[in-house]
Amino acid sequence: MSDAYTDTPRLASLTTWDSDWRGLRVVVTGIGLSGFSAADTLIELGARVVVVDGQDSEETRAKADTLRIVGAASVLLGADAAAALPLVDGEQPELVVTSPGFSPEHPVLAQAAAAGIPVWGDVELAWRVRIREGRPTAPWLAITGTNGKTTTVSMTESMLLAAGLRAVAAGNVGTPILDAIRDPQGWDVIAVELSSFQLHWTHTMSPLASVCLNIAEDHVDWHGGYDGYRAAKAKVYENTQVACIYNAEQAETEHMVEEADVVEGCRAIGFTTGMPAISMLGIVEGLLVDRAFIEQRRDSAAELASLDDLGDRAPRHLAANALAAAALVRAFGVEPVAVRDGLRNYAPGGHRIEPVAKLNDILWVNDSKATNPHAAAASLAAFPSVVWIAGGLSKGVTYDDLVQAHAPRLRAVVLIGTDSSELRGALTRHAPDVPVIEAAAADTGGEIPSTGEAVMVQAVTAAAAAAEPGDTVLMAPASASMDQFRSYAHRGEAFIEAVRGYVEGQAQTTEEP
Ligand code: UMA
Repeated sequence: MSDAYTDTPRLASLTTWDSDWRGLRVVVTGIGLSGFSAADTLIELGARVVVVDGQDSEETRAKADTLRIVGAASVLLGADAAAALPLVDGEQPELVVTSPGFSPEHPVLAQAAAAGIPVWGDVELAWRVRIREGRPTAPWLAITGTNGKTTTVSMTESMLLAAGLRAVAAGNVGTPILDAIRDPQGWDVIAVELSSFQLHWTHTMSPLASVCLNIAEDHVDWHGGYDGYRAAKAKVYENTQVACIYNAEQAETEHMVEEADVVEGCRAIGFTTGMPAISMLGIVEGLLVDRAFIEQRRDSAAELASLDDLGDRAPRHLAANALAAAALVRAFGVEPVAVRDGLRNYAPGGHRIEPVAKLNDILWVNDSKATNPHAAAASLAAFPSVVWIAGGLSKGVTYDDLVQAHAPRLRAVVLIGTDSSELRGALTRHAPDVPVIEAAAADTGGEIPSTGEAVMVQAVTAAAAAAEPGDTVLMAPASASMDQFRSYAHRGEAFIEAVRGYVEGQAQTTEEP
């Protein structure tokens, strides 16, 4: 391994779910998505777990209660509690498992480092426990980069599903990797989105294929400078088994591959939005082609999909993301037709569960194509905590089952549509505590705005005010659009525009680490 990490003898023995984790003294930092899943997993494994979180709020207290019930040794909340590395059962911890949001300079992690206590992220823990009762485990396709990770992991998942595989996108995209790993049915393959924060604390992962999509200066504070950020991103390639995929238009990513320690026989595969050289995927006359994973790559290329499959007016970066995703799934042996079908299913032109932006830990998703409760149920189920933009022409359906099933995940609901009384009624009956905001009335004194675009701007503003870090704002109206928009596509475009306007209006950038 190129990173300076070393296991203690006890930790070196912990390489499967069935290893002896009993009594291991662990401090888990953070009780958000990843911290909660890490603590819950470690408790199930029989470890002695102390959780610390700087925030003492209703939400963290509720999670702390749950962890205490399942057997946490203790959960310490609030700024004072998180100011120092706690003892576990009166002794120094043997391991710290940290949430990605904690910077290495955080006092708890700084003290762990000073005391020589190893620190893992939830991804490292997940890698170690993925093997259970000797069952074959799903290989990982690992994705990082400064921009485009969420798009690429979603495209990868879509291609794998189109190939008929049981696959999931997990990690930084929102589902903690430990939740995916613990799914009782298991997976054929997992597409793992990794932030630089997560990679920093990952030590022994060995993905089947890996990609760093691109790199630009970002998160230098957390990493103590650009070099630290780059080093974290480069870790995605370490121990890769079959294919390290790099961006042929960014030499930096190729250098990372050259520097990585990989499994013997692992290949370097480039992707480019231009003509592909041998061992690359690229674009020829509007077609996405593969010159890497075919026998005849010296003198021919296999057609994977057409640029049109990405939807109308697909921007160049989307084609780059599609090629990276295609390279990952081709490394796993997926046939070209599934690449095409996956892209068609994913296509933004489809307005189907399409990530639009991420800002301040809030993901904005367009699912305008959810024109009925059944379609909306699928996308609501994909996100744990949702500000839901919904409503429109109900076409006589009832919303009771939908609202009843998903009430626990709703942070708030923003109603669009000229008359969403059916949906409002279901919310009153089955989700009485969830705040409901009428976009139409948000700042027009109750007047319905004259255009669909104006409705959507108000809906987005109201959703931004209601959303909290970690939430997804999901526009999945469960209704037809024609009362305020020309079509579901028009409604989706209005949402995308409104989100872009909102994001640009914010001082911070939308760049991902
Ligand atoms: N906390 C502290 N002190 C700190 C930092 C955090 O006490 O200094 C506590 C907070 O009070 C909170 C908890 O830690 O209770 C939150 O932990 P976290 O910030 O690490 O977030 P999680 O909820 O565990 O979510 C993380 C990722 N978040 C971050 O990396 C900031 C999620 O990515 C990811 O989906 C999730 O794990 C599951 O893997 C989100 C994200 O915004 C979407 N990522 C950034 C991005 O993509 O730009 C990196």
